[in-house]
Amino acid sequence: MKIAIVCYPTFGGSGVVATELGIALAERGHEVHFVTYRQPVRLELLGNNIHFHEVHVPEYPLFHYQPYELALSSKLVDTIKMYDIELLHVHYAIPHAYAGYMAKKMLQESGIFIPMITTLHGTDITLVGKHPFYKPAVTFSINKSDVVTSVSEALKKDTMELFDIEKEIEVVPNFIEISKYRPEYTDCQRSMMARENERIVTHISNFRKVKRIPDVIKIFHRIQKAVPAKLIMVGEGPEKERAEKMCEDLGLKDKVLFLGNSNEIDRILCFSDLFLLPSESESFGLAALEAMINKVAIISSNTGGIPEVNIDGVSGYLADVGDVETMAAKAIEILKDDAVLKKFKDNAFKVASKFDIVNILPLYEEIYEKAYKSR
Ligand code: GMT
Repeated sequence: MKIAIVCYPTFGGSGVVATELGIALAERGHEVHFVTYRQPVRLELLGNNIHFHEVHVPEYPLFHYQPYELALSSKLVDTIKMYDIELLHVHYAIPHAYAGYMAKKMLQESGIFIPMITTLHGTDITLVGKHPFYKPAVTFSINKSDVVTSVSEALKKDTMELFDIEKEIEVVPNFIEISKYRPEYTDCQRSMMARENERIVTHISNFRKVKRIPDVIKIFHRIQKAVPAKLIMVGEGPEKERAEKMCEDLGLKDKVLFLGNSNEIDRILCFSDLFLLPSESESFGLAALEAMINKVAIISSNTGGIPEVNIDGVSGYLADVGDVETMAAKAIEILKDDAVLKKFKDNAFKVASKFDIVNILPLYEEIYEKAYKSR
């Protein structure tokens, strides 16, 4: 099929999922067109059946806010017409589903009928979307989508509770690609990061409030008192400076490494022992899944869709949001014993394997085919 994908091109999970999905679809022979304001960060190779179309929003001084939705829907209309695109898949409801629906209606005027799949990722529902300023538009564009998917059962439930949804929501979980997991990285430069007797604890996020970065530091503060350890913090965001200051105040400066954004997540995860995800809310927790496929045990909160990914007592442990005591105690339990750590690391890989793209991609293809036939 010829598929247009709309997503955020940044390091956020929804952009990563959309990009990896597009790459996998292209590898399966579909023709994929990314339509967004910048080339997605994980999209390194453009080729015959993988294209990128940049949405330009010209600056005009009259506008206090530049109209991105308008530019996006116009770009979609042009791209869909020019490349005879058969299906539109938008990731993240705001404003993509809204702009996608406008494009669909404009195309109908020219006799072109294109189905639109909307994938909900989390913050478009639980944080931003439910705000009264956006709610009517988000409800409208979800209900007007031909198919709506959500990345977890928990997000489906939240969406049904928070919005007046008339459509069935299909759950299609996020995925990883086992074939791309590189076991040869396992010996990668661990020694550059920590001494032999030290465990490596990792956190990866966009350092927003919802990630509860202070909890990451508090948990690690307790861990390193019981087990020699280093903490690697990967990502950029508004809470980063506060986190750096907190590490300094707690005397952790030499034990915590802030690496910034990275395109080499697997390289970092390969030498990690434990991943911390104490988020306030998390529709899925893709970062945890990426850690698990790299054989990293997980300590997380039990919020949203995380329990669908991190299985308590198997791939790691879960505790209530903010319960740093339990999270630290469970982390120490895993880290202090080589055999226990190995068991959790192996289990994490096994659980993550269920989310291999070979199991998930056919679900999307089935949805695409059904939507295309009933357009
Ligand atoms: O978590 C973020 O800050 C990024 C956000 C996004 O929209 O890209 O991630 C959301 O979508 C990811 C991919 O489906 C999920 O794995 C994350 O759990 C979800 N984030 C939240 O729900 C907070």
